[in-house]
Amino acid sequence: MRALLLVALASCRFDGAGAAAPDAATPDATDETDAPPQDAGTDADVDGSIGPACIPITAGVDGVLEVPRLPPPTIDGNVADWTACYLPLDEATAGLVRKLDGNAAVPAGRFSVMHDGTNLYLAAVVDGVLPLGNATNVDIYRNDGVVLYVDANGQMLTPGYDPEASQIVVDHAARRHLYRQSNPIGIPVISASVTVTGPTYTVEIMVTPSTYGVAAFAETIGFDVGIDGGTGDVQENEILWHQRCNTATGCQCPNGDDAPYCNAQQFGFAHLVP
Ligand SMILES: [Ca+2]
Ligand SMILES: [Ca+2]
Repeated sequence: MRALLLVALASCRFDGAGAAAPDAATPDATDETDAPPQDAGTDADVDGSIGPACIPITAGVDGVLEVPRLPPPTIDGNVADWTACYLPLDEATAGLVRKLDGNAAVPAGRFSVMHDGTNLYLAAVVDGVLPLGNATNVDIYRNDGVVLYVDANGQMLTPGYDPEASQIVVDHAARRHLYRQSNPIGIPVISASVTVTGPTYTVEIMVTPSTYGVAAFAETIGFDVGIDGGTGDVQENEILWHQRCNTATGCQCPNGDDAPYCNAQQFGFAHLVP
């Protein structure tokens, strides 16, 4: 019941985009949808079928999430209003583990995704590794944070990033930056909020089609989620939900590296269920 404890104990909140001050967290005993996975790492979790009342986000197709259409949550860093299930994201379940410092401990967490017919929403609850880091601006990828990868038209035809693809980092302090093919682009137009207690933080993000310069998301978009670990001085690791292809299967990065941050072809997909 880590989420409930987290909500109850949250000592700091960082709101983004003028979000209204949320109510004090009061776990609702009748609402089971905010329950975290009871046994992270089991097949049931990977299938998205955990949580008796939550709505699964997978349908058994590897690398494609079935993203339910639901009423929009409030972006306040409190995930009690999420009804979609979570997937675990840790070293055991990750599609890609990047250990840039092989000695550093790796964060772990879980994420959920939904849409409302127009916008896309991501929630993540992460057990970070202290220190969480206080790098700023283009260097926030060196902090503990969550990474959202999207290609808004779902077509990743050439190695690298198309104009409608980006990597958005939201760190534990709700700092945010947008990158494309490893190049820092600027502050993304998103709404994001984070609550943090010690090394544990909860992130809610809303992105819109305009975040990617398009009129609407395609029904199937390129999609991936990462959890960054770092000290603020260095990025230590990143674990990613999915890596669709790699050098061995013909899609390495233009810079010779092998990860979604430098080639959107390595993203998975999200099917935004109409
Ligand atoms: Ca919320
Ligand atoms: Ca594209």
